[in-house]
Amino acid sequence: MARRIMHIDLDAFFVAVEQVENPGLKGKPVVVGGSPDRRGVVATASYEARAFGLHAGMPLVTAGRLCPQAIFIEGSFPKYRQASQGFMAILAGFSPYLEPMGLDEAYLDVTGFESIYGSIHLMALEIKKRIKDELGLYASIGIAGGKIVAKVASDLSKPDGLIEVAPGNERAFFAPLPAAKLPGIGRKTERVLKGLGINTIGELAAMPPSTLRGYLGIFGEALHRYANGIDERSVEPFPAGAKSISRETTFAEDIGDKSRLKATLRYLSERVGSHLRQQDREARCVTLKLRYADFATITRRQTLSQGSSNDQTIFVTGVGLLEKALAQEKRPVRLIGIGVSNLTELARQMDMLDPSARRLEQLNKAIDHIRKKYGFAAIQTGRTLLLKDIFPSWDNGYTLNTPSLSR
Ligand code: DCP
Ligand code: CA
Ligand code: CA
Repeated sequence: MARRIMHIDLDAFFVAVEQVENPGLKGKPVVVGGSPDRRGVVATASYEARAFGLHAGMPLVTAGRLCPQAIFIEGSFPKYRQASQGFMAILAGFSPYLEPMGLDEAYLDVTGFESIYGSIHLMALEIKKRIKDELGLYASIGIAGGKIVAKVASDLSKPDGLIEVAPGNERAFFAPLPAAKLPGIGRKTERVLKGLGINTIGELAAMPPSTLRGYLGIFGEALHRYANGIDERSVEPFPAGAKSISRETTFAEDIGDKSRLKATLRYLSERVGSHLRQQDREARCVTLKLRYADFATITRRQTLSQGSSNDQTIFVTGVGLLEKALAQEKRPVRLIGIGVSNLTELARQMDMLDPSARRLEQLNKAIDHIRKKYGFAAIQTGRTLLLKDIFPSWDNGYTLNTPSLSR
């Protein structure tokens, strides 16, 4: 049976939630993110405000200049989280194959569900209606044989839209669209493609994969498949919440040198942070684990004053624990590990209002993005460079001695 994947994304999410609470805001240019005299950026703008050129990520100052009549709202994350939970609960009632992607969007595998709803199209209309009736929000839905086409379809259908790409029509649907519509193509890739004379997804699809690989690395090959509407990625239901995330490694020979221990800790912290962010979660507790030559094992933990998914926070906390442990016990170390626990859903958008937290997060995001494309080892922080002496590196990171943990 041909796969049918749905991508559902709420329209102008933060603003829409504010409009439910305060119907006077409906139909007006509204911005969530803070007042225009504050440092900070637009989290989202209503479609009325977008008509003035406002968009997410734009400095509030610029937004205020372009659209002074807009209503600027601070925003409140708990409200959005609650709306998000209501949204996901509705979707979960339609199919157990639900993969939430952040707060306001999700993939649903609806293969075979036409027998229940008459057609997948009718099922999508029913989902939109439930979201409207029960939450007062508008959803846009794309339906196709794979994730990427479904996502682009929902995006293209906005606002309050529904686009179904018939089975086998993915490639034809993509062909006339601008290449920049493909998720993952940023300004830089777009420039590279323009240089190759590629403007549309169709032109991208017609390029030999080897050429794309030459210019864009492995990402080029994935891009070629996507452009041809080929996307075998399955809908992965949210792993019902691991309680903790940890990475550890055993050294080939025991290590007493503090800087090498820190370098390893840095690497393991980045692994943990990257996994946390991938799950859109934050941790409140950091645990350091050390094992000595005689297999004596100690753990030291510290609670953070607020949740975090930053590599730097995890690392700095871990180093503090390491310093204390080394002061007490000077023996060389056989195994070192770092873990986080007390996990909660990421309150990312609220952090965005604090410029320094936002910069740190943007940095982490950029690193995640590059590593996703080019492998974990593509970016080395100053500290992990030392690791070259300890571990042989491979394409997707260092080979740790606990292979199942090496991701
Ligand atoms: N968000 C944010 N900062 C960004 C992008 C988004 O805080 N740079 C928040 C606010 C958005 C929510 O995430 O309301 C969802 O993001 P979307 O990209 O789905 O954008 P919207 O839902 O606002 O608009 P639409 O999906 O209709 O384009
Ligand atoms: Ca949205
Ligand atoms: Ca979204």
